[in-house]
Amino acid sequence: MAIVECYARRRNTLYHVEGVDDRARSPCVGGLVRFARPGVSLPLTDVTETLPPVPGLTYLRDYLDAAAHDALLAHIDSQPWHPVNGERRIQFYGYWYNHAKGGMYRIGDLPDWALPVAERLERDGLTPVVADQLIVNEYVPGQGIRPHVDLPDAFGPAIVSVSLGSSCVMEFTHVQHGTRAILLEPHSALVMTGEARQVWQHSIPARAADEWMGRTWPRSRRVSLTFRKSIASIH
Ligand SMILES: O=C(O)CCC(=O)C(=O)O
Repeated sequence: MAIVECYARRRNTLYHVEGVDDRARSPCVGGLVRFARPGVSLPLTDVTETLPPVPGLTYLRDYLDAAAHDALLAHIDSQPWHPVNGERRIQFYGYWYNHAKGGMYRIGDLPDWALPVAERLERDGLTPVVADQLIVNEYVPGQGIRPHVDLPDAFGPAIVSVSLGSSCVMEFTHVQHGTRAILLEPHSALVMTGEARQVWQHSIPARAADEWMGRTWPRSRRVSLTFRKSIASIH
């Protein structure tokens, strides 16, 4: 299937169109956990360099242990990939927002290897409900994703990106407050809620290495899992 990633400039959103053509460190708080339940205690890490954190952004270092991380990668690599714009590859599960057809389409349940992560995110108070949509993105060094806000009318208030394989710097940009960079390490989870989810654009610059805290972090293959709740199934 040919998938084209489209950028809606007016709404700063990215969406995927199918079948069109092939051209498109120390523990502290990095943001509020809005859905946290009493009794849930999670290690939070503030990794934005020196600037104030982005409101609604929470970074959880080592959210996955090594066994869970490696098992997820193995499951993902046994599944078919779809090229986006003829280059970067993705997998998608649960729901598929098809802009060409103008709506959200259910394509099945989250797979057995992904559902426990979605359930754990909800149990840990990081998402208000169990996510039912997952996009898996693969980035080889030099690849990135352009600035966007995940469609606010298609997906719920919390979005979580789990990183596997490699670090990368993700940038958050606000029209008034400028850009903040955050290092995403393999095994981590990044939770976007509130302003971080609704207002700030996030992106991964397309480059082979990142500069972070005075150090160069070469990239290798990174695979991310983005968990979302489709609004279609909320109502
Ligand atoms: O790779 C990531 O961590 C983010 C992916 C993303 O922003 C998206 O799929 O919309």
